[in-house]
Parts: sequence; C-alpha cells; structure tokens
Amino acid sequence: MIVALAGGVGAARLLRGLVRVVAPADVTAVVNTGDDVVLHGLHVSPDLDTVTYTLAEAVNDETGWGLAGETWTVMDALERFGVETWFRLGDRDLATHLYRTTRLAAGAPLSSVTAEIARGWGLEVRLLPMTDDRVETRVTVEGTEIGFQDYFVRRRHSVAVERIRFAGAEQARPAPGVVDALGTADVVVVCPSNPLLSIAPLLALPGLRDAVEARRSHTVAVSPIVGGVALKGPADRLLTELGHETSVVGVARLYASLAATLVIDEADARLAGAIEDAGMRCVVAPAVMHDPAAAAALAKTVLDCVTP
Ligand code: FO1
Repeated sequence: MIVALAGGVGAARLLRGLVRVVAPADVTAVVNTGDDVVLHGLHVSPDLDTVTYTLAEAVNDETGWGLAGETWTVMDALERFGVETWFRLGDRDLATHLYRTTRLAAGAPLSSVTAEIARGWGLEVRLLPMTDDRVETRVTVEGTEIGFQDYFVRRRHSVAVERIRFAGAEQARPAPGVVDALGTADVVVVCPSNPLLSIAPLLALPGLRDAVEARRSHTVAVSPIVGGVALKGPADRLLTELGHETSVVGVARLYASLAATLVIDEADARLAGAIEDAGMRCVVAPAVMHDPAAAAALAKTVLDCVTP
C-alpha cells in the first residue's frame, strides 16, 4: 500500500500519475483540510475536492481546481445581494458542498463524507481527510491574523507572511485510519505540495509527525520547488519570508527527519550534493508534471526509490 501526504494541485497531479502505475485501491491519500472554509453556509474542502476531481478526470486543468466546463450562475445571482464572491463556487461544484454540509450537519464525520463523495465520483483511491476535527490554517500578514483563503484567494497571496498557525491542531486527532495506514505502508510519499501551508498542517496533528518519522526509510518526498521557484502558488516566497532557503536544499532541511529520499528536478541537479549534506538521499528526475504521462513517470521514479 502507498500512502501519500497531500495538499492540493501538485499532490493531485502526482496521485493521477500514481494510479497509472499501481492499482488505485492500493493508494491512500491523506489530505490537508487546513484550507477548509465555510462560505455561504457551506463547508468547502478545497484540497479534498481538488484531489477528487483530478482523480475523476473532471478537474479544470487550467486552474488545477474546480470542475472542467463549470458554469457560474449561482455566483452571479448571489452578487445581486451584494454578497462577497471573491471565492468562486461553480454551479456543479456547489453540489459537492451542499452534500458535504448536509451530511456534516447530520453528524457524519468528514472522513465518512469524504469516502461517500469519492465513491460518488467513482474513485477507488482511499481518500482520508487529515482529521475529522476542525483545524484552520491562519496567516499573519501586516500584523493581522487572517484566514487562509482570505490570504490565498482574496489577497492572491501577494502579501508577505509573518507567521502561519494551525488553529485547533493540538487538540485534533488524525482521522481514523491515518496512523495505521502510515504504519503499514510500503511507501510513504510526501507529495510536491507547499511544505509550509499544505504538508505542515498534517505534521502538526498529534502523533502524525512521529508516525511518518518512524517510516523514514520508506518515505520519499518530491520537491515542489524547481529551479528556485514554486511550480504553483507561493511556496517559494513563503520559504523566503519565513527564513528558509528558497531552493530544493531548503526543502531538504524541512524534510530530512521525515523522509530518506528527496526527488528533485533535473534543473536542480547541481544541488544534489547539498541535499545529501542535509541528510537526504537525492534522486534527480524530470519532476515537472506537464501531463498525466509525465506524472506517471515521476510516480514510478518515486516508488522505485523504495522498491527498485
Ligand atoms: N482559488 C482561487 O484562486 N479562486 C477561487 O475563487 C477559488 C475557488 C475555489 C472553489 C472551490 C475549491 O475547491 C477551490 C477553489 N480555489 C479557488 C482553489 C483553492 O482555494 C486553493 O488553490 C487551495 O486552497 C490551495 O491549495
């Protein structure tokens, strides 16, 4: 069994590659829920939905989130009431949020609802939210703490971040099955997601970092930084703003205690020695997932790191 620690778009694309090289039923994805937000009374789980829609081949490949061929009638109609619509929920996407919100209100845990949504989309991959409890990623900018989506979408992650906090993480428990899956996985993959915003919330849950560290020799991380820049989102700027080196070496320093191996792109080959100095074995391979075939090749490289 393969366990993937996942954020949004980068993770979804690697998972789309993984299911081309192993049986989807042998893959468990543990997905960040720190980005979750309640909008218009609806519980939105962006990273879970990005992974679901990508694996269902239904995602909008241009944005990486939301559904392909989406329409926006409800958002346009809401604007009539002066409601803030900076976070756009498409008409078909709304069905997912309506279903999730209704089931949560009926008392179902997020992990059950996530499994139901995954089944509804015909997925065989096991999708687990990192926790059934409420954990909120909060970001301090210009001296004020704001919600994650306020930073990421409303302010287009264009303001410097002073601090990141995962509110509720200390009291939260990993969702049922998460720690067991890590304990028995043949390979643990740290997906090419933002280390500080997408992977860090998982590691902030009690017991989760220990569970990954216990499997260090079976754990492979994929760098989300290529040639000193993030493939998507603000990971590069965040590393700089929060005092880390903005390179694959900075990523290696964050992951050295968790994973034995770091996969980096050929563009960063000259930094392989510095990664080994940081305590990780370094594998150089094409790591930019231009299309599903490239994602499948990268997934195979990752698995070969543990099971050549
Ligand atoms: N990202 C945007 O930049 N603008 C949006 O309006 C937006 C809406 C949205 C709706 C549902 C969903 O699942 C994701 C959505 N995202 C949007 C993406 C998302 O908020 C971020 O990319 C992730 O949270 C970061 O991983």
